[in-house]
Amino acid sequence: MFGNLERKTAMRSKVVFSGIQPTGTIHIGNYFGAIKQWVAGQDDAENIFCLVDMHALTVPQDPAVLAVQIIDTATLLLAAGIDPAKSRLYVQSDVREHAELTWYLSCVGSVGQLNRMTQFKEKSEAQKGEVRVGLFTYPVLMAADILLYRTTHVPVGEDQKQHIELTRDLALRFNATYGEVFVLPEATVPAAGARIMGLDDPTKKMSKSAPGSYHAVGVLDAPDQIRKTVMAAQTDSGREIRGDSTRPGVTNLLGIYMAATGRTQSEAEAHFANARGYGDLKKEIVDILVETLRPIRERYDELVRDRAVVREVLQRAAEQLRPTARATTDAVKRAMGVGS
Ligand code: ATP
Ligand code: LTN
Repeated sequence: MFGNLERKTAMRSKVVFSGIQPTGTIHIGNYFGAIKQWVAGQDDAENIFCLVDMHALTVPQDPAVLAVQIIDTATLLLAAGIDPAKSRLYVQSDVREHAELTWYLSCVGSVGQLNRMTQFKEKSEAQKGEVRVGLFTYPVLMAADILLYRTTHVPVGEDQKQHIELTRDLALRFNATYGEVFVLPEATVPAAGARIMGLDDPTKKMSKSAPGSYHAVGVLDAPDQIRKTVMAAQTDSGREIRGDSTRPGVTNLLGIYMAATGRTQSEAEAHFANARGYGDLKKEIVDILVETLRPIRERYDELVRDRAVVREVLQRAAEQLRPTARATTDAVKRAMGVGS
């Protein structure tokens, strides 16, 4: 379809950026909602993937644990198929322009805009102690992440769509006030797996920070653990395997099945039309998840032996990204009339 040159031009103009917090246990929601898309799209664009350690600081963290989790999460992403030859994988705080651009954008956005963010409402209510300023301005830092690199596409789960809308709003406001500096990004959300719910409570989003050992399947869980968690998943009364709003438990399990197999809802329902009950659905999901996650776990076990290699990947990527981040921030400063 594309000639060589056109292909290169098309590739140059598509810039994919996404981020993940290096905290907690990476689960199948993160995998099917985000990471799988990142890996699959690596040949079609310029790709930038960021471990957002500054976002992690918006809630209390133990410094020693956070430092280890940054490297562990990077290792997991490499094990899942992020290829340093095709994508830049780096740590947010290693490129200081993220913080700098956040300030300029926070002088463009309004408190009212941030007050409308549903994730802030949920996370601030869950906070037992005081709510930090950074938790409130979190979406502005996220907008800076995206806008620094002239990003066109942001592959994320459903829960992040509102933040990307805000990013677009900030970019539009900035461009209208100060001149065209920013490219407007769009969210790309997968057809299946964009919002996987907790296995212990299918009315709550599966989340790294939720407590309970039966809440989520971790990407690195051993087969036995996967079996225990899936078999314990909350289901609904009845036996019919059909997804609808009156059956959140089965709907969630079918969603996981669809995300893992690429089947549509009607294909999935047809496949289970003769099943004897929810046990059959669960058993099949266990087998599929074990096989999907096995290569990631095996590769992780190899890579984790050499943290120095992972650190080098992260540092090289940050070095390669700095000039673009600097150029964008300088253009912003010029447009706003600051600096000497
Ligand atoms: P936390 O509970 O710490 O906020 P999280 O599980 O929401 O963590 P993030 O690091 O915030 O994870 O998200 C990384 C990516 O995974 C984002 O693109 C997000 O949209 C996606 N994601 C998170 N949870 C789910 C889920 N339950 N289903 C689908 N995608 C998800
Ligand atoms: N807010 C996101 C993580 C994140 C992100 C980003 C995602 C930070 N910066 C830029 C996409 C693009 C989250 O909590 N999942």
